[in-house]
Amino acid sequence: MDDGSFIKAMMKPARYDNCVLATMQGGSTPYGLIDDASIIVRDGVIAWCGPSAGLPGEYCDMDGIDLGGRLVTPALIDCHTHLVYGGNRAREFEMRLNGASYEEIARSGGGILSTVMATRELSDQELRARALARVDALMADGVRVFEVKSGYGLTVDDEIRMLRIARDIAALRPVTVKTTWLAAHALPPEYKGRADDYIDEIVIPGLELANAAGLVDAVDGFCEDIAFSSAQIERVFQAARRLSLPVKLHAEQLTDQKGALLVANYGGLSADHLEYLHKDDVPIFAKSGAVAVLLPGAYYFLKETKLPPIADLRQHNVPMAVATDCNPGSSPIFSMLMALNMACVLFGLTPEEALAGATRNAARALGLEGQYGTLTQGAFAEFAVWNVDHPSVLAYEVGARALHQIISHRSNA
Ligand code: DI6
Ligand code: FE
Repeated sequence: MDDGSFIKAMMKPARYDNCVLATMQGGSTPYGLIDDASIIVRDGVIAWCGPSAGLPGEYCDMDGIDLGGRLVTPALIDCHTHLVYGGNRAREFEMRLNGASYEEIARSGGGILSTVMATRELSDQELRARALARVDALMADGVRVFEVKSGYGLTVDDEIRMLRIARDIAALRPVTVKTTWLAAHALPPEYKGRADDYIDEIVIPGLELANAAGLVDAVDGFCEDIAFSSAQIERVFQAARRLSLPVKLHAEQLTDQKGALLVANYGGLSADHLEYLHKDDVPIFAKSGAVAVLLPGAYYFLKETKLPPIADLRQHNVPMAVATDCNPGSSPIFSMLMALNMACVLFGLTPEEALAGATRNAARALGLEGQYGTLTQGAFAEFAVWNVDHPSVLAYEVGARALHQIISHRSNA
């Protein structure tokens, strides 16, 4: 048993036998399930996978590693996190349980701003250590690809610092990290009453600098009454477009601001949260091809009662991803499998939809489709081996520590 560990096999060709594959390729078979399967890895990618009985002759003489009949899935992907931050918000949690609302706490200078102060105070080393502890918790659930946002610095230097620390994670752990510029997350106290100036003086110039330093994979914003208007977000999206960076958005989490339509207009990667997305807007969003990233941890933790329009998203074939939204204020959740369970129990996703949300569709939400999130020829050879007999168990059990091991042939693994 080597829970959460990985085999350092790098570029050597390898063959794995005696496993059940959930390839998550989509199509007609649930989970893309293949019993009695083998996988051939060459040059860090999957050269072949399928039923062992159909193994191509050229691989028949290779020694295989016996996976003991276990389930194999793509390594999981958490496509929406805020895991670089200082402090915690446990006292606000207490306040809320004593009757205050999330909006009231935010308006009274608490909320995101208290995390901003705690983040600015920490040294790089302290911030990095805290982020790594969160990454380790998520890795124990089989996550190997992370999206990490800035958004708790709110000065040019502190936002860039957050992205550097996020990128450091990929040098200190065998994971892939995609970084997102989220300076339009909250208005810092020094810009109180001057949101447009903040966009012009910090968000956009900071984005240009961070991008010039090669630190930005995508651009995000918080489009809400308590944060930024869709007109303000649109100016940030225009800057992203000038820099050829993809956009995504915290959209329709607390109110309907038509953020998902803005994402659609800008050909964005994803709109995230979507509890207040109006069902009439779903067909337009669907045409854009963007992913709906569902964040049941925030819904749960804020005791939200309005559900995202899941039936409409499903009917219009919108790809749905599921992520932890790991953050101190609205989703202090450090378990991907817990997020999958919540997506099923709270949002009514099927276990197959939930797992697709942490694999194939999460890869799409990060622009990594075909490279991560499916077991398919040409994809990076990075899989999770589970001590379960069927993929439905992954969304069903809570806290079961189902991961047996990660097998990764990526060059930084
Ligand atoms: N939506 C969220 O749920 C988080 N950020 C956002 O834009 C909350 C972040 C926090 O409260 O610290
Ligand atoms: Fe978020």
